[in-house]
Amino acid sequence: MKMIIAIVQDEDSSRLISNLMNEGYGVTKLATTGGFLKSGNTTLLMGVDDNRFDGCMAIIEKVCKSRKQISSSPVTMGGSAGMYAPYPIEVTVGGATVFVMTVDQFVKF
Ligand code: 2BA
Repeated sequence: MKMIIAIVQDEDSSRLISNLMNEGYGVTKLATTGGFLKSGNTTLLMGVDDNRFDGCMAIIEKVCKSRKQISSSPVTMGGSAGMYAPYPIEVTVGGATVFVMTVDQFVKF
């Protein structure tokens, strides 16, 4: 069994969960925040049997789109004077950031 941890954009999360549930995958949704953009994203936890792993990854890849986002990033001006001026930066977010771990034990009480 594998534990898939997928960080996805909020815009994709409902459709992704629906697709996964329709195919019989178990999903836990966490409301999370990206460290760089400091905006909301969604983290999904999925415990998946090895023989269903590829199917789950295929759904994630199909549903999650990459998008460009403009973010304001602070830049320091005046050194130790501590003045800040925001400037726009464009970043490409997603489709999905996926971590896969082998599960040693899976128990339901
Ligand atoms: P954020 O940390 O808010 O990052 C959003 C996007 O900003 C990233 O998209 C990337 O394109 C860009 N970015 C992140 N750090 C950057 C930096 N130091 N300099 C320039 N651009 C940077 P993704 O790579 O698709 O990541 C989407 C979200 O996935 C991230 O949101 C974060 O919540 C998570 N994530 C990505 N890599 C991770 C990792 N190695 N460990 C844990 N979470 C990760």
